[in-house]
Amino acid sequence: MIIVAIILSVSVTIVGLSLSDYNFDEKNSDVKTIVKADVIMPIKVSRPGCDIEDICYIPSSIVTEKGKSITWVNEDSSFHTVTSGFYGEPTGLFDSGYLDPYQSYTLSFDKSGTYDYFCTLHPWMKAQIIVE
Ligand SMILES: [Cu+2]
Repeated sequence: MIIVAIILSVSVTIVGLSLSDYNFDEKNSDVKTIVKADVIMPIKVSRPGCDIEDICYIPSSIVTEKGKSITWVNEDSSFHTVTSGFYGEPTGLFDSGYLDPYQSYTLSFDKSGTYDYFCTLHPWMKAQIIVE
């Protein structure tokens, strides 16, 4: 009986050790590069509908100051763009090109004004930046 008890406690100790090793590895794999987003493209905006609640870009209107930068992060699984102007009427001021999922795009504005932008792939996606 005593021998069985010793064997049992030894194996519990071994299991305990390997569990703590596993937790340690898992914590390490959670480390990711984090980009601070001012505006995100949320999931599922590649289908119409986000325009109803004006949530194709969040927030759909953001106020900033001259010289400060705005960073967009594409949190969807589809490509999106940040392109100045309106769909069919780009102004040519800026264009991110196709942003991959989790890719970011940063711009800074030197002149005050209201800058409308849209996604070249999804006509319903539009928003604006107000530079004061
Ligand atoms: Cu899009």
